[in-house]
Amino acid sequence: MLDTQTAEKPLTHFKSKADLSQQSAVEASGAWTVAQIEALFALPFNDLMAQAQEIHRLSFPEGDVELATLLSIKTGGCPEDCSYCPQAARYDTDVKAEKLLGLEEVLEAAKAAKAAGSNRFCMGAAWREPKDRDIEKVTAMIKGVKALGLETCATLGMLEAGQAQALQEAGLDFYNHNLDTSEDFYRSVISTRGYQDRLDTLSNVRAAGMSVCCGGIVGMGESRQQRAAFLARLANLNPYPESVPINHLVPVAGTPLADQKPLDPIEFVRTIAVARITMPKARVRLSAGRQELGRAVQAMCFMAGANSIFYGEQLLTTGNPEAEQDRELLAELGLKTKQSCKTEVLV
Ligand code: SAM
Ligand code: DTB
Ligand code: SF4
Repeated sequence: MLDTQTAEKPLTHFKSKADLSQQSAVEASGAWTVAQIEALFALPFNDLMAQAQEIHRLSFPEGDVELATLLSIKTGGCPEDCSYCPQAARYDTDVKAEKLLGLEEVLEAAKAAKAAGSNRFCMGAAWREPKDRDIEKVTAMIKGVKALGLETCATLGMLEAGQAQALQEAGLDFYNHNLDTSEDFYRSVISTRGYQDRLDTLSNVRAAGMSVCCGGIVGMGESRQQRAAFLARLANLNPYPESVPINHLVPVAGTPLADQKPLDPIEFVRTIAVARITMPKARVRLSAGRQELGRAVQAMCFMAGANSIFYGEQLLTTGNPEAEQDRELLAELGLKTKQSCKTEVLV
């Protein structure tokens, strides 16, 4: 089982760098309570943003933004019932089930991602869990992508310990597996696998020596308290994930969440700021739903501490801003992109 920190952490309001280093010392031993995280959410917006900026600047003095490109290597036909997901076979969506892509097709996409300036290439499969013969095929893809000089990430569903080991040995840097939401809200979103299954996979990924990419989705109808509980679970993983993707639900016709109203954009920015404060050194990634956020809200998210985006016009099955549009936005904000593919490891 994955460790979670147990001691309580006092909630502090940072005034200076000295306070911040004190806070880091507390962080080394303490756990965030849901009440502390709710208190952060409840701060006056400018105070929350100032705290998040201060921590962000101390943790990432270069202030760069990481670019990660996604490729769906196995689309649709998934047996799970995740209420948000257009790839679940049981929902009548426009997504058609396809076979696993071939090695050459994957490497072509990775080369294009690299040429466009991406740092990381993430391969996603609509599986509950991979079979061992799938792992063999994916390890060939990982080796090929790695040889191009890209950081590698995969998201293939639940993993057994031996499968995680095989992926690590092939050169996989990151494994993405999301907690998605708080444990209590999770039950109303997914019934075909439990929260503990997800924690067990994360534990197998860590034990194999890979970096963890773990976040979730907001805007599924959860309460602020549930968003706080979700961030507490992430921040109390020991260590917390190196990458934290925060997705805004993309409501897709045919899924049970198709008619879900979007979260207030200011609440979304607050969520990013709280993720930054509670996980100071993680790459907080603005993930699904960026098309709907618009430039001004994205700019506020970067101020709040987001420093990674999915880059390229397609996520897995839904759209993402054009690469050109993203380059313009980053240039207009004076944000540099992460240059090397040096992997940040927190363990
Ligand atoms: N099948 C694997 C799994 O579930 O772990 C990997 C792929 S799955 C599509 C990866 C993540 O995408 C999910 O955990 C969820 O957080 C996110 N996601 C899926 N559909 C989404 C949607 N409609 N809006 C926002 N995020 C979504
Ligand atoms: C994550 O947290 N978000 C990405 C990635 N991990 C694999 C996926 C977003 C998927 C959005 C819906 C779609 O395009 O199918
Ligand atoms: Fe399947 Fe992953 Fe979609 Fe859930 S999120 S239905 S496991 S592809």
